[in-house]
Amino acid sequence: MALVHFDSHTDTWDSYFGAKRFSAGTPFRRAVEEGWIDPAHSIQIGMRGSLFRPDDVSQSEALGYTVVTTERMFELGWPALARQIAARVDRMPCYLTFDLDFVDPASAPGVQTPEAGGPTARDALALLRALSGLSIIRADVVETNPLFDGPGQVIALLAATVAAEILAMLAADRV
Ligand SMILES: [Mn+2]
Repeated sequence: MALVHFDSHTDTWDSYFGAKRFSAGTPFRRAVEEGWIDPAHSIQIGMRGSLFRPDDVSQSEALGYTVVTTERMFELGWPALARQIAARVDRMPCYLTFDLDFVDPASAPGVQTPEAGGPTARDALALLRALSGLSIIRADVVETNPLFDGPGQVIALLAATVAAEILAMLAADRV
């Protein structure tokens, strides 16, 4: 599968704060090692801010992923970025994963590891709607933590809206 990964973190560490090889910080290294993901057709979008180590981005690139930082994402704009994503996937079956900390904490307060300076909820939904030509076969929406949410269940609303957009993309691909 190709991986299209929206997140402010690469989640490609070998281990995460110690010995754990299987944790929230390691799945996209393990998935390459185990042959689930073809990194040559995969792209990670939104990395930024308080990265944990100097090689947080380069370790993903060393695995073969394309990494689009938040800074680069805003330079490109949504139509160009959507074209880059489609070109990278190149019609392969695609796993789309959306970590809600991709979005700025002002729009997505209820996450475990917020990173300032991300896209608004509106930006993120516009980017999803700009995507086309992806054959999504699996998808998930992760990093919803109501314990850290602001008033009004903001993160639940955003998570449900992102999930609905992805379901609409799945449905549109089948028409
Ligand atoms: Mn994350």
